[in-house]
Amino acid sequence: MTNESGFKRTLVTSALPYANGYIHLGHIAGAYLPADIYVRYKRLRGDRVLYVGGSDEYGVPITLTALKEGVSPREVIDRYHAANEEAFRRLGISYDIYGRTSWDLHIDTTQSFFLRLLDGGYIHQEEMELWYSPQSDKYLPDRYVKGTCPKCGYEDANGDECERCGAQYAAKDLVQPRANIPGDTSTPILRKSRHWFLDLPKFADRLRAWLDGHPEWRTNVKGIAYGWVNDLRPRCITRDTDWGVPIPVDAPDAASKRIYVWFDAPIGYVTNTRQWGVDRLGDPHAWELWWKDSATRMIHFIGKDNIPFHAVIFPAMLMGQGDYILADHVVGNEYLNIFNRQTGQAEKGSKSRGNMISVKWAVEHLPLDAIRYYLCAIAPESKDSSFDWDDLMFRYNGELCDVVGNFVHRSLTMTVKNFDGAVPPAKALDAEDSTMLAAIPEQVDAIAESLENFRFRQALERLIDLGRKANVYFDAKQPWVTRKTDTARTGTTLHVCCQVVKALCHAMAPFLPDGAHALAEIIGTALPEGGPDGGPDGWNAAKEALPAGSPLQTPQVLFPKLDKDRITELAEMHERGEAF
Ligand code: B3M
Ligand code: ZN
Repeated sequence: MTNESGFKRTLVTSALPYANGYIHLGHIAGAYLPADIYVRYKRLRGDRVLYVGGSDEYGVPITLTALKEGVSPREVIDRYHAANEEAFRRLGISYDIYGRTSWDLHIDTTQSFFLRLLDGGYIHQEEMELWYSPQSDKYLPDRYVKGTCPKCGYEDANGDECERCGAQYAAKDLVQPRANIPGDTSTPILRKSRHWFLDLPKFADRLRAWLDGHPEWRTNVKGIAYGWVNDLRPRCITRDTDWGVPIPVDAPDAASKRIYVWFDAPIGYVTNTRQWGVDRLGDPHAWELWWKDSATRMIHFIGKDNIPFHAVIFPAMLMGQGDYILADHVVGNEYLNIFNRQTGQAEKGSKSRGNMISVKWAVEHLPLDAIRYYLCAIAPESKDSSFDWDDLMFRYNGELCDVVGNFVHRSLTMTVKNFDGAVPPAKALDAEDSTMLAAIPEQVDAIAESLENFRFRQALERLIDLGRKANVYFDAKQPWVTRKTDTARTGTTLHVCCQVVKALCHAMAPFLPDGAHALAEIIGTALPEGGPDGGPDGWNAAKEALPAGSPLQTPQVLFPKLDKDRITELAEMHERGEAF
């Protein structure tokens, strides 16, 4: 297994969402839920793991939102940071810290990154021609300018890339530019501006060697990363704006510019680790162990549009620092689309279509474990997938409730009723008993193997498989029949069932924290919390016996079924655009 590769601790990051809108299920299925499952699994194993996330609060996405809402950027980030932190919490995304790039500490971290790159000769200045609005008296960076794509003629193309054909171009090649500022009707003109550039070609050899060392990464990540590395150019890392980290050089043209958001955002992972060390340990140097010790394994969870930044640019920035580790894995995910019941087609989630489902709405209308189960079952790991209400009900009811929930419930109910609320002793084991018991460690190890290799869908299927095997065993043994004639036999059967129940409890904990904790309470097993300092191994404890005589509480239904009419109601709310 890959975890036995000599690392002492694991640093996990999830992409920092822009604090300019509510987090939705499309985000969750890719960069957040799989990361959380992985982290919970590691913690349960007793490994040392730190999970860092937070809001991305600078750049054009924030200022454009502020402009369109007629409020200050500060108001925008405060509102959405608080809302998203709360949404993640309610979905059980268990960050050790959920930080902010607007923190003062982040200015220090970002500027020190910039200065080290400058000292190393990796940053230089260049003059470039940029669009400028005479009416607003301002440069139009990034999404502030729109126009016609020079390659395909799409009329709503962005300043430097076309969403329709994927072309990337210099801003000055945009045809018929217009300012994307409400009320600005002037025709943008080209104006010169001096900016700072990161000299990416200087890192080409090191980046290639690093990528070559990771043949195990997903194809989508490797493809995009090699594509970039084979065609590296210096990249502008500053913008004409006042919303961002100040450029730490004493030059006349620095004052009216800020560091580009995609330079500072990944540094946010470092800032947030620093802040975590200060808050939790009172140690301003604690973060260095997580970022500078080669025994730390760093793993980034991201969506596919963030791949170049995490598999090329940020690693180059880290290389340029001299003493930082690089990611050992970049887990890039595809997109979660939304199935439209009217057209019978999957479509992209988009604000204008009104078809997105916010986390806030979802947790208010569905059981937590149902959301987590379904989003993991359809996680867009290697290709896009789509959210579909019927499929959600079908899979959650048919797999989690009918297979795992049902097995646990009938096993425990029958045991409590017939054996005085305690695990009965096992008498002579027959071949079926032994096969069932042998399947426990096999299946638990198989789930671990999937998780270690970031195959979350497969891990969940293997969990359900254990439940399936257990139901087959239960049906073959017919304890509801034998209990009338053969108490010893029935006790042995239910003893075996209790062992599977315990294994399911531990193995489901990373995916389904609510169900697992409720079950742990009923059977009296411990699910250790773990954390950055590690802890006892509660994962392999799945394979340890629940001894005869262990008291059991009266079971409750762990995973209540979703009702068809209720799902139809929710789907209709979603169709009316009320799920956001
Ligand atoms: N905020 C883009 C996004 O939300 C960007 C990610 C930053 S990760 C350092 O998808
Ligand atoms: Zn185009």
